[in-house]
Amino acid sequence: MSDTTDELVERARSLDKGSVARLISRFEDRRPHMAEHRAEVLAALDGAGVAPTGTIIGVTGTPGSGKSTLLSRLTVDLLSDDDSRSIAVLAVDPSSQVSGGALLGDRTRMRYLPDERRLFFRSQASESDLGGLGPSTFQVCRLLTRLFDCVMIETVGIGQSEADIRHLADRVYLVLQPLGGDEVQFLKAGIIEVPDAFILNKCDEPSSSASYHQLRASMWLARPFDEEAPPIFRTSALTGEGLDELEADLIARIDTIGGAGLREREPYFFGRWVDDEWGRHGVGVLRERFGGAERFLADHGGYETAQAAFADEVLRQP
Ligand SMILES: Nc1nc2c(ncn2[C@@H]2O[C@H](COP(=O)(O)OP(=O)(O)O)[C@@H](O)[C@H]2O)c(=O)[nH]1
Ligand SMILES: [Mg+2]
Repeated sequence: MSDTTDELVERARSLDKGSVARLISRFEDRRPHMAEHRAEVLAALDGAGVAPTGTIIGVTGTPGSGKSTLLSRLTVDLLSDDDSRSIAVLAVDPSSQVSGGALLGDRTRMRYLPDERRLFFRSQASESDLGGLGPSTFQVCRLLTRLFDCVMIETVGIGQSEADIRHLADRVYLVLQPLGGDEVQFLKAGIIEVPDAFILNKCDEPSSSASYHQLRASMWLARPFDEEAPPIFRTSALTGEGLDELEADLIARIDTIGGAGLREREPYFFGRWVDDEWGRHGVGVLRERFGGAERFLADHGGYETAQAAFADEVLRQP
């Protein structure tokens, strides 16, 4: 087993697509005994001196705002900008179980260069119909940030599930489209608090200029205490307008931040995992018997060991 893991890890490090996909499957698999296999993969990567240094970029927004179209252009541009750069795209799509999502995935993938190892695309089902991250998105990021310079997560954001991407990504972009006169919605949506930067896409549409000014105004209302308003990039994924500025912003992040924070995010996602698997009972056990996720992780020497230990505890005393 450990020989084949080493070989698989070695091939994944050279970004062989099949090997990356097989490793991802280990990180998506929620059966308890898989924690051990994940630990093995991470140990092999640690042994080779590979740290999770990839920058995690969140691209969120309502369906139809143009996230996938934008990403297919941005990724290709970012790859041609630097021929040592590598990017993984993780599309977390609530509809990806049904054919609509699969078709969209296929259409998106077609724009990607199929033999380009530096670009990897993966589609994941979302937790709920409302969007948000999938139960194993964090796990997969632990792997992908060790293999790629940048992990871009496309996620549908409609409200409450927004917090997850905030916790996971180093930088979050919210993609909006011109709303044709109903810009109060920018405020009502409540999601104006989440992103580090805004992308007003479809600026080729006539109503986009009015939308831009209203969005600017909403921003001051929603975030009156911010020292400076977050940037708003105006783009058209169709014509390519405005992509240069957005790409410069992305490149600045990819080249300077990333990875360091993933360990700090473990307690949040450990808590989420407990909630996903055991619901309120599990969350109660974690808090009352063990003093919370942070403490539990610290007492159990690593995420995988902690998962196995917690599963044992809950199963022993249901
Ligand atoms: N006019 C215009 N249409 C766009 C633009 N970007 C995307 N679209 C279209 O908007 C629709 C939804 O795009 P998609 O990328 O699937 O949105 P997603 O659901 O946010 O991933 C598609 O028909 C795209 O062709 C843009 O910049 N301008
Ligand atoms: Mg999409």
